[in-house]
Amino acid sequence: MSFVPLNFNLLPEAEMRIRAAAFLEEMRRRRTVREFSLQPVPREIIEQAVLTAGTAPNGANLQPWHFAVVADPAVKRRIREAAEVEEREFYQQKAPQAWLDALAPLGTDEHKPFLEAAPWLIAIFSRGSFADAAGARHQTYYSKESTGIACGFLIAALHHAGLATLTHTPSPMNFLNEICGRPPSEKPFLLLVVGYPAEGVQVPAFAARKKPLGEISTWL
Ligand code: IYR
Repeated sequence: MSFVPLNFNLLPEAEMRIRAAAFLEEMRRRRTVREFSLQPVPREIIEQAVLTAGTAPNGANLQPWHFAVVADPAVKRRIREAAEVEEREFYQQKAPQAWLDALAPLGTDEHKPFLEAAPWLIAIFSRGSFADAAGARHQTYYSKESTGIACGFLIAALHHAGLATLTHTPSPMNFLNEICGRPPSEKPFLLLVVGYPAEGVQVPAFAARKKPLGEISTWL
């Protein structure tokens, strides 16, 4: 077992306060957008954000995730077409009225033009098991929790870099396995749409209202 010293950045308390407040402010500026500009985004920015996601804490450091990063317009088109099939069924048949009522203030529907407009789509998969170099299969641990944390890192990294994202969840989204060429041991977890917001885009006012500390926490 090999251990190395922790490279911990111990900060003065005054600086911690400044950084904590500044980060909160930056994250409060993050808004989900549903209309994207056609403007391209350099691949290096996306690579850095995916590497940041890959630093997330995870079960037994098995890093049970995979990021399928899509820029090819033909692949984006296939993803849009498949997603819209599922979404049409969701909005027209499957969704209970209460769910549709909850979504109404967001103004979403089965049309997903952003899946072609945005320069990058990142399909994130959670790996329930993996094959080692010899071909033997091993299970992973806490794969969904780990992948969820990695997605949080990814969204924060992209926002920090100056990009907008949309967490899109067509359901079911098994079509992503076929289109992205991923094995059945990897479950599609989230489809992240990445780019610049469309010029003049508006976002729902109510969604900026976040619950206060007293509502989201108890202190014992
Ligand atoms: N997946 C659908 C519906 C949807 C569901 C929730 I919960 C949202 O917060 C937003 C949308 C869609 O993407 O339109």
